[in-house]
Amino acid sequence: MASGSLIPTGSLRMAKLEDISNDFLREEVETFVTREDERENLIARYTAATPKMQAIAAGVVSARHHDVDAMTADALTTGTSALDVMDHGLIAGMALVGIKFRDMKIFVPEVLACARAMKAGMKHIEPILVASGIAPTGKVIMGTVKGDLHDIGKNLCIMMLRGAAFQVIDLGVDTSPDDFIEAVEEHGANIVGMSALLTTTMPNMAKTIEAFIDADLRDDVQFMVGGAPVTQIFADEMGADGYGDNAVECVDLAKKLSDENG
Ligand code: B12
Repeated sequence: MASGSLIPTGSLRMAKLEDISNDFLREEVETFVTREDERENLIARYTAATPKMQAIAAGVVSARHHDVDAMTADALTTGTSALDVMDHGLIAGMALVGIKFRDMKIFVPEVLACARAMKAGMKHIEPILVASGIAPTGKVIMGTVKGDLHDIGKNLCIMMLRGAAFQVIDLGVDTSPDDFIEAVEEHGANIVGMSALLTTTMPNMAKTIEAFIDADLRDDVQFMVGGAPVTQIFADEMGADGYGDNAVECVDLAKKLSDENG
């Protein structure tokens, strides 16, 4: 792999920031993406995408949901596959949104507006993917634990997981250990994601894991946990299989756990 912002494109020369043809995306990457590996990754993604896909990604990043709706519909009717629009347009846009959010360049209202734009595109994509029977990356049960009504972060994680082709069963908020167990048994999922925003409800994550042990189901599932007060240390102590600090990490973690499941 080359150093600096150079990356192989499959052609003879390497892609650079200035090769991103969409002005808005190029400026966004230049301004907001400081980590070298992430910058390289986004340059690779955007230079590999057609101008139409870059425009969709830019529409998601700038939260123009009407435009994303129209551009997605147009791309699908003019021959771009649903997977391409999803990967090179919608998810490519959300990847940048996730980084900006994690680095506190944007905040919850902006993320929700971007999520709305992504949703406007996904509404055209989902029926096509469902009809074509494309295998989901994995199945994840997600819920905010018992006693806790905070769901903004969980919903962001779910949106990003779905964007990464996971099938997600959303149990909502105030989810009891029994609700998690029933959902695992009903849907045959082997990843459970728990969210908690209150120090008083964090122990309910451990209680949920204990309930799985009591039901002799602990070996069938892997637990990932997150939420503002949750830490890696707390996750280790309660016996969770992984902790994620944000929605981008949640997706990485789910992929890792899914790979471990085989
Ligand atoms: C919005 C909010 C509310 C809203 C919730 C609306 C909703 N639909 O969610 C309302 C007004 C209902 C609310 C109520 C209460 N709240 Co409140 N709330 C907040 C606030 C301002 C923002 C939370 C938020 O959405 N953050 C943004 C999201 C995107 O971040 P996030 O949830 O952390 O999620 C990210 C990561 O943590 C991670 N993640 C999240 N889940 C998961 C799961 C997995 C598996 C993984 C891998 C990653 C992951 O990815 C997410 C995206 O990047 C926080 C303050 C703060 N700054 O955190 C207080 C806060 C959490 N609330 C607090 C309190 C005290 C309450 C109340 C008890 C207030 C009251 N007296 O009634 C009630 C409790 C109600 C209940 N039973 O749950 C306290 C908690 C204090 C504590 N230490 O426990 C906080 C910290 C405010 C404060 N400083 O005092 N609240």
